Amino acid sequence: MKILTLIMAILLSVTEELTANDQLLINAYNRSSQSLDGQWNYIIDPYENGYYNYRYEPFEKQKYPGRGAFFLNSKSNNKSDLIEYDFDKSETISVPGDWNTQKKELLYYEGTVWYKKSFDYIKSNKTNRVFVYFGASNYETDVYLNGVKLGNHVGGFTPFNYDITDLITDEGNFLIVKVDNKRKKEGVPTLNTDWWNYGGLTRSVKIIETNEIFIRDYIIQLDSENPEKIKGYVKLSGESIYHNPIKITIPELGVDEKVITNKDGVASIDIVSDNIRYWSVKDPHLYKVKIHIQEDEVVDYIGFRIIKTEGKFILLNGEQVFLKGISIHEESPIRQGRAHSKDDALQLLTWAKELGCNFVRLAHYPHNEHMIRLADQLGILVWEEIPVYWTIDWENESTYENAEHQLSTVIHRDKNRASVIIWSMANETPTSKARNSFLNRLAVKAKQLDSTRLISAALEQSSQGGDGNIRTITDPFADVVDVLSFNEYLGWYDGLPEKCRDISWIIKQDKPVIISEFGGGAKYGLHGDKSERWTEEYQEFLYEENLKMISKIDQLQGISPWILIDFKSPRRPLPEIQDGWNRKGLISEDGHKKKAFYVLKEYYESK
Ligand code: GCB
Repeated sequence: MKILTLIMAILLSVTEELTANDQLLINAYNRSSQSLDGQWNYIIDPYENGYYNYRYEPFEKQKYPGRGAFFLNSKSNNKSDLIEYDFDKSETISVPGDWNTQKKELLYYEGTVWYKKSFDYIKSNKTNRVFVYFGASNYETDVYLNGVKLGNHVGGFTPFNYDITDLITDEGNFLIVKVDNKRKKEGVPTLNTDWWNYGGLTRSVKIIETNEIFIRDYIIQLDSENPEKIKGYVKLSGESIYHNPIKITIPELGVDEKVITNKDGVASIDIVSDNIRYWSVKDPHLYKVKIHIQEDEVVDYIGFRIIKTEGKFILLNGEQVFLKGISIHEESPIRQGRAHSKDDALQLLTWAKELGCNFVRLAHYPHNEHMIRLADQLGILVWEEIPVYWTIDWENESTYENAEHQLSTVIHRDKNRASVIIWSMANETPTSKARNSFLNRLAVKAKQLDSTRLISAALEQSSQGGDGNIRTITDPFADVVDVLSFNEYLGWYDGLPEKCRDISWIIKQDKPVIISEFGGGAKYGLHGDKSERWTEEYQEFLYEENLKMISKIDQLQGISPWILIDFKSPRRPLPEIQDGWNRKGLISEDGHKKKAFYVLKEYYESK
């Protein structure tokens, strides 16, 4: 037992750092895999007793961790043994899924929960590699396989994976995951948000097997300067990645290309074709693309399109497009918890379509991949965002690195998705020198990783004039973004709906403008006069007035009002009205459409 513990402790330190973003497998979505979804045993550990010893030192840093360390999955060998936990006798919980809505006692819980899944795994080929892939886990996650630490991941909405080739065995593997959703000042997001801090393994977990040499990454997309050219690269990882032939086929286009990797395992792609069917809102055509190396093959479904801005216009394949949008939180109206399944995504996007949308703003963090894949199929343009929200710790370098890592990861995951047109850096962040430089750095990074999409951020507007009725954008980040977006709450936090009539807009930037939020609360089924707050009539009136007002903005190229569905928020306690829900949805949390839904639908039909 002691020798085993020692080996474990050594391995711990070796594997701890292997969490960098460039280790993430591209297109995990379509790779052959074994799902680990289902029931996992769990232990609630508010004091983190399974992580720290009684001197509050992490067990994993000890030479002899001791059998109290939960990641060892210790068992009593005889009746006199002292072990104060037992995963196999502990209750189970569903993965994927937030813990708050699955267990009554965890509704308000913010802390550590340990998960354990036992499984067998037979490799299809002895030399193959094996990875464990997590769609997301909120917020900080420590992962151990068979008693060995795989790594630590920070950020509640981005995927991560670990190479477990050398650790996995045919039988009796145990994967132990410590998930901690405590909010932190220096976190991204920070302490304060207007949404529920759902904890847990909120997205799928799976085992992915690849050939020894495997496809780590690729971009395959239309050249933004030449609509008859598909370009990009494929990157391999593994032992000998130099001078490897890669085959790329797009059967429907008659493409069958061979490229050869350079010494870094990278091969460039350059395909010319004059009969590409462009992906668009009306015709969201996806091509089946196969990338093949020796025994590894990855299949993807990719749409080819160009997104650009020109003066005040947004151009999709050279044609002006007005973004008829809606903001969406990742919550399931059926289960009333964190959304994670394909059905959840279909439900949300079907409602968006019914509203007449061609655009969704996925607020305020990267949503699960089903959303993006379905948006690709349904022809819905997507704004993706990272949770740089309100009052982030701007001066803190590790906060910046965390935000940048989340941004890089979502760009990595979704860079081959035609539907994604905008990367958003932040939401309603107060300007200051430190904040401006934080956002500027993020913008530079986003452009460096992906120069083919547009960048934006949901900014705030400012008031001018004696009565404050002239509205303008003074935020210096407006000069950095490709699309100038801002939130406004006229008729809700900012006067009554009639106030919209007195407002004039002076927006000097020659850029497309999106109103990334406007809206107001209404409780479904509550009726009254349009001046009575919380009634459906008030919300309906607020939409009517806002839609009239914003039509005066010359550069207006889209809107994504707040929000499709009522969502859970700790900031909304008002009894009988809110009861813990932000009521600005156009649809109630149990799926009923409010009157304002039809006002927006009519507006979109007229556009
Ligand atoms: C906002 C925030 C959003 C809130 C919303 C509200 O400006 O961006 O996250 O939920 O206002 O309802 O107050």
